[in-house]
Formats: sequence, structure tokens, C-alpha cells
Amino acid sequence: MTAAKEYIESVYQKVELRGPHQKEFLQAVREFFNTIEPAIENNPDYIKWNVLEQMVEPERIITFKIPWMDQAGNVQINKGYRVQFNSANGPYKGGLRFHPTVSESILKFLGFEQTFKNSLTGLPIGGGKGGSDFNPKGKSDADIMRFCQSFMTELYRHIGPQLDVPAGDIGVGGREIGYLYGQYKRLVGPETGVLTGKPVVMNGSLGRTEATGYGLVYYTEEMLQANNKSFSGQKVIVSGSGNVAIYTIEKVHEYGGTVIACSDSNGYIYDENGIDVALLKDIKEVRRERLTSYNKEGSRYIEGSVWDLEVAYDIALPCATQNEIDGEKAEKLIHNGAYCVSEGANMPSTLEAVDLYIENGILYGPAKAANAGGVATSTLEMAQNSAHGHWTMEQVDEKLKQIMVNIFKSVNETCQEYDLGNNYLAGVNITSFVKIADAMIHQGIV
Ligand code: NDP
Ligand code: 2IT
Repeated sequence: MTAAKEYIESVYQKVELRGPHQKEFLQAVREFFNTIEPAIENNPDYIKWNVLEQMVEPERIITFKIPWMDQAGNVQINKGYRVQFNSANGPYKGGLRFHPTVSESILKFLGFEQTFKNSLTGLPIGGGKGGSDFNPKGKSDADIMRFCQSFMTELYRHIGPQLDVPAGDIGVGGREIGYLYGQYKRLVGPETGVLTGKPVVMNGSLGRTEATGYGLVYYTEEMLQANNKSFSGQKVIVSGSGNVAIYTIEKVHEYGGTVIACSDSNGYIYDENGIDVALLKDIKEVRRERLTSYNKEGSRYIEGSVWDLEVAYDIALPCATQNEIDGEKAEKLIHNGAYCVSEGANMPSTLEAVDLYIENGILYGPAKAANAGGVATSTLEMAQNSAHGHWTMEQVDEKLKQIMVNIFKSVNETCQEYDLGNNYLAGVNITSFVKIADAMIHQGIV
């Protein structure tokens, strides 16, 4: 065993000892650690400064009680969190997730990955994540508002435009960010830059709603073209039907691909002629209904996971949630003919699935790179807010595209530098590891 490998394994064992039950966090660390050995071998300072152990411990985790009364008069108690993971590259930045499965382990994995993702954007932002086990599904606007007000009544003292800037994630979109900002303003004052993903009429950025999905397609197209391929004429499956999925589908269609299926947590729509994005937006964004409302000639609603669908297709874009593709589903999608998997969701593939992509030479866009367009555009929103100005949709979209193209370029350069072929997983992890590690060493032991 090399000294680098021994060091990596010794730090992993400590992480396991500190939190043996935090399985999602352990998975994210394991996947990262499996790829960075060449970078550690290259620079003795990383062991000397024990950079890995410094990196895996969040700077701060805030947990709090969220008491609120629903419209029926019931007293409700939820649990709230903010994980301020790493500020080596700037103020903590990352979304808030409202979903019943939210736990410290999930938010730690998200905050850990966010730190590296944010460094890849080239913008000055550190990594954080937060949220609650609150379930927004089926709740009235009034209940959502009451909950958001109580959540912010504690969170406000821990965030700020130069300190920690939350945004959306699963279950948190423009409506929730609007209510959260309203309460922050009541408590602190009108500091627009404290949250991103704000509705455009309240100083949000044009293009933020579309950014993660569009960015995913820009990144993936860049990777495809580097391998003499493109979205044009390809059959694509997109999982999820939320914010990221909708704008991914829209952009794939613009690029000449056909998205033949999309899903929610109960089932999926199979539509050979291509998902009707206008209908999907109406169902999900306007009516806030389930996918079962998608009634269109030639389409079918099927219960279960979209990754169990057995049809021939080319490209898989998971945009729902963590671990939606396990080893068995990965084998199935490869068997169906998919040669590219690019991740809109965070950690949608299990370790077994990722190993299968690499073994089978799948063109793989890991989440840290492929879905960085959302947080990048959030940072463009911060820039507009602090300059007291607005950019046009075209200006924002052009900057987003350039950022995604640059991320792929730097990943590709790392692949060449370290002789990784097209193992983009290692390329992504090493590129971001080196950036964060070097920034941390310059700051000393803090
Ligand atoms: P939304 O809440 O808008 O949509 C989430 C979608 O995923 C819904 O279709 C939902 O189905 C489905 N989903 C959620 N949980 C599960 C589950 N346990 N099993 C199956 N399906 C599930 O969230 P987003 O689109 O914003 O987020 C999707 C993914 O993209 C997440 O992994 C998020 O972390 C990631 N991401 C989001 C960014 C953003 O800017 N919003 C930026 C970068 C990454 P249902 O309605 O049935 O729950
Ligand atoms: O996972 C993510 O990158 C996000 N949910 C977006 C975070 C942000 O600050 O815009």
C-alpha cells in the first residue's frame, strides 16, 4: 500500500468511527476518497497538513426546533438544520431541503459535495446545506408560510450575505424562498443578498429557475462533443419532474434530443414522442399536481422506478434524488444501450452503480460538476444584488454556459495531467480536491 493510500484509509476509518450510522455521508466520502490518491501522491503537503481530516469535519452544524401551528390549529414540531461545511473558498453557500427524509447524514453528504462543486464553478463560495424534515407535499400556501416563518425565526441569526447564503433544493422553490426572505426582512432588514433563488420580482436573477437543468445539458453536451457525440437525435430518460428535471427536458429538446420518460416518487410517464414540457410545467408549477395528471395520447403512466423501464435509449439524466440508481438499475440501463449518465440530482448513483459506469466506459458526468449550474447562477444572483442591478436572461445564460464549459475543460485537463483517460469521476474529484486543499493550506490550521 502506498503512503497516500494508507493515509486515505486511516482518515476514512476515523470518519466511520465518528459516525458509523451516517450512511449517506460515509458513501459520499468513500466515493471521493476512492479517486484522489494520485493527487495526494503528487503533493506531500496534503499529508503533512492532514488536509483530508480537516476536510471531512464540518466547521459547524446548527440544529434547532421549528414549532408552528397549522391552519387546522394543530401544534407541529419539526427539526431544522444548517450545516456550514467549509468556508475555505468564501461564504457558506448551498440549498435548503424540505423533505421527510432529511437527516444530519443527508445534509452532511450534501454539504461535503457542495464544497467541491462550488469550487469547480470558479466563483468565491464555500459549501453549506440545510433544511428540515418538514413535508411540503399537499400543504396549503398558508401552512407553507407559517412553517417558513418559524424556520427563519431561528435561522436568521446564523446567515448573512457575507456569511452564509441559502437557496432552494428539494421541496424549496421560489414560493418558499419568498416567504423565508419576507421573515428575514422583518427580523433583520432588507438585505436582498441573504438568499438566492428569489422570485424575479423580488430581486431574484433571471435564469436561476432554469439554471440547474440548462447547466446540466450544457455540461453534458460538452462532454459528449469531446467524445464525438451530441444530444442531437438521441433518446434520453430524465428522472424526477421537479425544478431540475423540467428545465433539463426543455434544454434537451432544444438540443435536438427526445426525452421519452420522466418520473416522480410513485411512477413515471413514458411518452415515445417526447415529454410535452408545456403540459409538464402546467401540472407541476401551476397546478402543483402529481404526474398522474399527465394525460396525453400516446403516453402511459407506469408505477415504479423509471430506471426499471426496458426500452432502448442513449442517455440517462437522473434528476430526482440520492441513490435512485443502484447496481441493478445501472446494469439495466447499460443493457438498454445507455452510453452516458450525467447527474442533475446529488449522488443519484450508489457506489456499485458508479463502479459499473467506470468499468463499462460510460461517459459519466458526476453531480459535483454536472449540476453546478444552479449554484453558479445563485452566485450570479448575489453579484447582481450587491451591485444593485439586474442582468438580462441572455447575459445570465451566456455566463452560465461559459461556466459549465470551463468546468468541463478543467476536468478534461486534469484527466490528461493525471493520465486518467475519460475517467471523469476521478477528473472531477481531483480538480476540486486540489483547489480546496490548497486554499485550506494557505489559511493554516483553522
Ligand atoms: P424538486 O422538489 O423540485 O423535485 C424533486 C423531484 O424528485 C420530484 O419529482 C420528486 O418526486 C422526486 N423525488 C424526490 N425525492 C424522491 C425520492 N425519495 N424518490 C423518488 N423521487 C423523489 O427538487 P429539485 O428538482 O430542485 O431537486 C432534484 C435533485 O436535484 C435533488 O437531488 C437536488 O439536490 C438536486 N439539485 C437541485 C438544484 C436546484 O437548483 N434546485 C441544484 C443542484 C442539484 P415527488 O414529487 O414524488 O416527491
Ligand atoms: O445542490 C445544489 O447545488 C443546490 N441545491 C443549489 C444551491 C444554491 O445555493 O443555489
